[in-house]
Amino acid sequence: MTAAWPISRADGLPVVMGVVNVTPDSFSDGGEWFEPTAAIAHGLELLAQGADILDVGGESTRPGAGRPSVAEELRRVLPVVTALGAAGAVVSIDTMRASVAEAALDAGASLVNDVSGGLADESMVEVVAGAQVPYIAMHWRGHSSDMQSRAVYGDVVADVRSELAERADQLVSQGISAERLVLDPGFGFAKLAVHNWALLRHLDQLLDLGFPVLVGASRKAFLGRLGVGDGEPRPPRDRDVATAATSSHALTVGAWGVRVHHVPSTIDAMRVAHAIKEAP
Ligand code: PMM
Repeated sequence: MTAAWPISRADGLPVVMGVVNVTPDSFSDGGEWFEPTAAIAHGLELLAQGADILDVGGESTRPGAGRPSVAEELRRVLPVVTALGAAGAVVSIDTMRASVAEAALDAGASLVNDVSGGLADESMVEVVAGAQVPYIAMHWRGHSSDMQSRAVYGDVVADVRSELAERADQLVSQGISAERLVLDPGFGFAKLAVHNWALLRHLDQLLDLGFPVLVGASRKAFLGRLGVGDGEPRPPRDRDVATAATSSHALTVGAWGVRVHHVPSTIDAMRVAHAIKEAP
């Protein structure tokens, strides 16, 4: 399916991408939507709550995670992509694998969300360029199994900015349309809490690159550690208010979209930020 591009909302809020993880082990909602029927019902619920895009993924990228086989990833995502696409949803496929992206596009997805920005699978660019679909390229320094060892920066904002700019240049030179490219700083991917906060604070410097920016901070660990001192972080499901605050910030600085697990709280918070921004 080809989605109208750029996607935007009639109410002026950033695009809301609802997360549909068809995985047994995602940090944020591990296992909850692992059965296709549950994942489909969840996607439809996110849609009814106001999501503009449903982001279907079959590989957990939490720190330390191992990878499913290609066959297993396809088995997880294809029925869900097919059903949600048939229901009229704009579906993005969250994968690092070109073969999974290609099969999902055939099954009804209309965007590719690649947390590796094309670095994990050299065939990805060809698939996306050939299909002429929007592509979300995230800042990435390597697979989740050992990515936190790569959370080493001189100046995290300058480093992520230049690595993303270089990635965008390469993707475009390899045939990805600059008009359909979205960049994402990759919160929590080879990033410590201090790096995530700096990237949120200076999102404007990523927006300066001239591409739409997606913010995917939803339920991530750095939000759960706020206010608990040395105590246990709040569990992922108790991080939606904190996530909504990041969505509100994303709107204020002019991000294109937010990728979230709990859609109503994010829309509510962004409506407040929007009303403030529009006030005379
Ligand atoms: N984070 C996760 C998965 N996919 N995609 C993009 N573009 N940006 C992200 O920050 C991102 C992503 C990991 O979170 P999850 O386990 O809640 O899906």
